[in-house]
Amino acid sequence: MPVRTDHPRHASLSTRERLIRAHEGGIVSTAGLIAHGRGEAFDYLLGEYTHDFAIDAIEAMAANIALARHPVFVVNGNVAGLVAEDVVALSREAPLHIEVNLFTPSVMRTQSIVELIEGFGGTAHTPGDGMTTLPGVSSSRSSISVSGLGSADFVVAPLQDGDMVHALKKAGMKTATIDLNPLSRSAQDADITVVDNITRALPLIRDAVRFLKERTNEELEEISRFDNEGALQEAHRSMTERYR
Ligand code: PTJ
Repeated sequence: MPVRTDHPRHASLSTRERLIRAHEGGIVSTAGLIAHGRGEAFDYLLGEYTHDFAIDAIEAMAANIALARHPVFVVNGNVAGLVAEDVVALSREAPLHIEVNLFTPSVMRTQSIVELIEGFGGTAHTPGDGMTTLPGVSSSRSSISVSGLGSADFVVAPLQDGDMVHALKKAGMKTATIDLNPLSRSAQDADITVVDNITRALPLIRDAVRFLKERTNEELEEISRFDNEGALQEAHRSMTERYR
């Protein structure tokens, strides 16, 4: 359904349409549509803009990507449906590995997401490339690729259910997530949480990575340090104060 450009909720409704089309195209799971609704509710409470605490997290994430030996960005159905092109652009800027890993496993959907990424000029790891196991995650999601997630030292895993970030951390990797819900388990477990809509955050992360290229490793180390608990408290406060 085309959304009128003068509709007051144009941005939000067009994003919904994009996700529905991606669901019909076999990229987004049915549960992914529900997950998006939860994200929308938190975005509404945030005022649907990028706050300073998210900008700080974006800078820390970008510095960690720049410093990492093998940074990996995890793509699921919702991430692919919303920002596949931006993820590919970021992977070119960094460089950054992309791995497809799905909560609701499906060979067909994995293949469709890989093709979507390739259509934008990127490449993606899947366990099919050579498989190892990530202990502590349910279902076949514990199958990860040796050359992607299996070799990672810094992982960006956005829009996740609870166990992925937890398992990555237990395996010794530094982790970041993007999640509109500051109370979620992923948001709490990650070293860096960008509490923002992934559609707004991704272009800003790419800009930050580009901007930080000129910095020395010492400067990057300084920027990479982040008080995640403090940032989550800020996000929570901004949601509650807005509606007092
Ligand atoms: O494609 P699959 O099979 O891997 O499934 C992906 C989903 C998203 C269905 C799966 O990972 C899942 O069930 O996730 P949850 O437990 O619903 O958590 C998703 C988190 O992402 C929630 O905390 C939402 O608030 C948040 N979220 C949803 N949309 C956005 C978002 N955060 C940032 N930007 C969004 N657009």
